[in-house]
Amino acid sequence: MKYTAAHWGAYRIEGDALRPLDDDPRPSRIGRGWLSAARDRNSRILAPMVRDGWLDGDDGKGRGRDGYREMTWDEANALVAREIRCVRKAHGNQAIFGGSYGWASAGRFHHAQSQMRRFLNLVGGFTASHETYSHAAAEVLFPHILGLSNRGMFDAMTSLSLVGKHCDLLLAFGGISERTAQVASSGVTRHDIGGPLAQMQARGGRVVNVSPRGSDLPGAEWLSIRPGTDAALLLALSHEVVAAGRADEDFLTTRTSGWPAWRAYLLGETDGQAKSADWAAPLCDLPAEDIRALARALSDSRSMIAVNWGLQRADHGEQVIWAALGLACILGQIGQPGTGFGFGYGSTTPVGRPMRWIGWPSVSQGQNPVTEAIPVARIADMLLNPGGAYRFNGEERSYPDIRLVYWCGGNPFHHHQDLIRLEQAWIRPETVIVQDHSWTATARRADIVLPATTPFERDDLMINRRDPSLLYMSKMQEPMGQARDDHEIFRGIARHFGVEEAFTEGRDAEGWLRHLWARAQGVAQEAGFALPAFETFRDEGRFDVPDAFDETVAFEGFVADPEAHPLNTESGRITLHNQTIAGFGLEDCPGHPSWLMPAESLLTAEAGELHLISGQPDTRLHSQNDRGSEAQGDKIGGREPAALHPETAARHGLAAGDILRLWNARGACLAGLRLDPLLRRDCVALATGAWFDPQEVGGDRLEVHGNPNVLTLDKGCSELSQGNIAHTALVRVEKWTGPLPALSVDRPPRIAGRAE
Ligand SMILES: Nc1nc2c(c(=O)[nH]1)N[C@H]1C(S)=C(S)[C@@H](COP(=O)(O)OP(=O)(O)OC[C@H]3O[C@@H](n4cnc5c(=O)[nH]c(N)nc54)[C@H](O)[C@@H]3O)O[C@H]1N2
Ligand SMILES: Nc1nc2c(c(=O)[nH]1)N[C@H]1C(S)=C(S)[C@@H](COP(=O)(O)OP(=O)(O)OC[C@H]3O[C@@H](n4cnc5c(=O)[nH]c(N)nc54)[C@H](O)[C@@H]3O)O[C@H]1N2
Ligand SMILES: [Mo]
Repeated sequence: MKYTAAHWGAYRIEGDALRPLDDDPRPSRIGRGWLSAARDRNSRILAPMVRDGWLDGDDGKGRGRDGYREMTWDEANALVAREIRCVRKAHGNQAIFGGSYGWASAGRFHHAQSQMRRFLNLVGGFTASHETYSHAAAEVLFPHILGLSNRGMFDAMTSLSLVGKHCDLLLAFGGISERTAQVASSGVTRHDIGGPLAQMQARGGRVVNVSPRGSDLPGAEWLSIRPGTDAALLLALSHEVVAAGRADEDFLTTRTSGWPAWRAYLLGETDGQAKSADWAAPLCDLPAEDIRALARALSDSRSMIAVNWGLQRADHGEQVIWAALGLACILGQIGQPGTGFGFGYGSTTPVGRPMRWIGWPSVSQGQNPVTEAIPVARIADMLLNPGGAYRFNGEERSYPDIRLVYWCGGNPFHHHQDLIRLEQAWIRPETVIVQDHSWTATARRADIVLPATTPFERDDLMINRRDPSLLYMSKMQEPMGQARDDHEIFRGIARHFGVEEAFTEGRDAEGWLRHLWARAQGVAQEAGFALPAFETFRDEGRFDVPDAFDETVAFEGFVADPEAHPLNTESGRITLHNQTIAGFGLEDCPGHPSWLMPAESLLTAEAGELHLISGQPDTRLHSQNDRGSEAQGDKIGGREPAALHPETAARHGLAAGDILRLWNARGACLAGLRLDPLLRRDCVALATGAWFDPQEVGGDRLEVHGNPNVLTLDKGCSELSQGNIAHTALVRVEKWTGPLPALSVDRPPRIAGRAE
C-alpha cells in the first residue's frame, strides 16, 4: 500500500488520487485542495530564478515588483555560495538571518528548516529565531510559573478523554474547535476531537464556550465575551470564589507561591479596585450576575478551565493564561482526572489526545556557532533597527545587523503582522534567498528563488511523537519543472564550500531514510516493541504503535506530593506571584496575573471601529493550498470571505456576497462578505492565509485579496515574551463600490523569455 502525509492528514495513494485513511473518523477538508494546489503550474516555481533589479544593484527596492530570469542549477548554486561568502567575509555569520520560521511540510527527512540549519551550521552559522508564532507568550511564561517546557505544553496536558469522563463544567476560552484540530505538525492520521465533549454533555455536564464566536464550539453554551477582556473575566471569577470563602486554601498554601500578593490584588488591597464581577461586567460585556453564577458553579463542580492558543496571541497575552491557571489553583482541582487547567485543546489535533510519547529520531542540525537569536515575531523590528535595543525575558539585548536573509519552508509575508511595515523592512538586507515550491508572497520578494519539491515528488517518513501511526510516504509524481528536494539543493551549495560530504555524511536520500529507520528501530526496541525491516515498511506503508494510547493527568505527581515532585519554578510550586518576573520591573508584565488595557480594544474604540479576529483558515494550512480547489471554492468574487453579524452588515449597508473594504491606519484590504449570526456584532472575522496581493489602486495601496495581516499590529505581547499580537486589532469596514481589481497572485511574476 502506498501512502503520503501532510500536517492536515494522511492519505492512501490510489493511482492518481488521494484517499483519506479508512480509520480517520473525520478527514480534514484541507486535504481536498492539496493535489490541485501542488499541480498548479501558475503557482509552482519551475526553475531557479534571479531578480532583475538585484542584478542591477537596486538595493532591494524592486522586491515584490520586479521580474525574474531563469538560471541553471549550477549558476544558482554558485550565486548563492558567492553571496553567503561575501556577507560572511564582510560582516560575519551573524549577518545571515536563518530564522526561517514556518511550517514547511510533514515528513521526517525532507524537513526544510532542518536541512537549511544543517547546511548553514556547516558554513559558520546564522542568526536564529526562538519561540513560535503559535504560542510565544506561553513558551516564555510557563517555564517561570509552571516549570513547563514547550514540549510539556503537548505532553503534559490532561487528556480530553478524562475531561469527557470526569468533568462537570468545562469553561473553554476561545472554544475547542474542529477547524483548528484538523492540523498537527509533522502529520496526523486520525481526527477525533469532538467525542469527549459529547460524552461530557451526555452525562449532563456543561460545556461553555467563552468566545466572540459561537462557532468556536458548536453545541455548547455561548458566553459572548468582548475580545481581549478574558483576563478581566478570569480575575473576576477568581475574586468571586475567594470573596465567597470558597477558595481552596490548602491547595493555594501548599502547591503555589505568591498567593498572598495575588489575593491582595484580587481583593483591591493593592490598587483600591476589587476585581469583582461588577468591575469586570462592563469590561467583558457580560452581566455581573452571570459572572457570579458561573463562579458559584465552578466551585460547586468538577471543573476545567481551558484556554486555546489564540488568546495569548494578543497584547499582554501572558495575563490570560496566567489568570486562567490562577483561577484553577483557587478551585484546587489541578492534578485530578479531567479537571484543573488546560492549554491548547483543539488548537491542534494532538493536544489532550491520550498518547504514549515516543522520541523518534530526526536529522541532526549540527551546532550553530553563532549565538545571536531574536524572538521570532521581532523580524521587522530587527531589519529596521540594526543595533536597536529591546528587552526579552529579563535580558537587555540589541538587534543584529542582517545583510542576508535565507528563508526555507516558511512564509513571513503570510505569517507576520503589519505586512506593509514588513515590506519596508524587507528592503534593508542586501540579499534575500527563498526556497519554496510555490510563488508565495515571500518568494516574490526574494532576489534568488530556488524551487523545492512537494511531498508528492519524493519518498519520506511520517514518524512523529504526536501520532500513533508511522507511514512510509511514497513518491507519487516526478518533480515539477526543475524542482529539487531541499536536501539536494543544499548539497549542491555545500559542494562550493567543500562541506558536501559533511552535509550528506555520504548518504543519498534513500540512504538517509534507511538510516533514520534504523535509528527508529532502536528507539522502538527500547520502548518494548519491534519495527519491521525497512523494505517491509516501505512495501506495507504503515505501522501502528502498539498500546499507543496512554491517558495523562497534568501535574498529577506534583499535586500528590509537591515535596517529592517539585516543579521546575523559582519556588518549586506554581507561582501566582513570581519574584523573578516582578524583578524584571516590566510595566506590561507585572509579577502576578493582572488586567492591562490592550494597545487596541473595543473599550477604547471610536464609533464605527470593529475588532478583527484573524484566526486560522478552515480550508487550508495558513497560506498553503490557497491556490487549491478547496480554498478557491470558498472565496467570494475571488476574495477571502470576511464574516459579519447580519445586523452589523445591514448597518453598513452590506449584503451577503458584497465586496467590502477593511481598513485602519496600517493598511486596507478587500474581502467578500459572509454573514454569521454566531459572531459578536462588534467584530469582523477574516481568516489568515489569502496570498498577499497589495496593489496601487486609485493612488492608494490596497491588498486586493483579503489578507488580514495588512491590518494587524506589529508589537510584542510584552517585554517579557515579545510574542505576536495578531488577535489585537481594530478595523473599519465599508462597501467596495469601485471596479474590482484583478488578482496578480494567480500567475507567476514576470519571467524573462516566458509569455505573460
Ligand atoms: N493575523 C494572523 N497572523 C498569523 C496567525 C494568526 O492567528 N493571525 N497565526 C500565526 C501562526 S500561529 C503561525 S504558526 C504562522 C504560520 O506561518 P507559516 O508557517 O509561515 O505559514 P505557511 O503558509 O504554512 O508557510 C509554510 C511555507 O512552506 C512552504 N513549503 C511547504 N513544504 C515545503 C518544502 O518541502 N520545502 C520548502 N522549501 N518549502 C515548503 C509552503 O509553500 C509555504 O510557503 O502564521 C502566523 N500568522
Ligand atoms: N484549519 C487549520 N487549522 C489550523 C491551522 C490552520 O492554518 N488551518 N493552523 C494551526 C496552527 S499553526 C496553530 S498555532 C493553531 C492555532 O489555534 P488557535 O489559536 O486555537 O486558533 P485561532 O483560529 O487563532 O483562534 C481560535 C479562536 O479564538 C477566538 N478568539 C480570538 N480572540 C479572542 C479573545 O480575545 N477572547 C476569546 N475568548 N476568544 C478569542 C476566535 O474566535 C478564534 O476563532 O491552529 C492550527 N490549526
Ligand atoms: Mo501556529
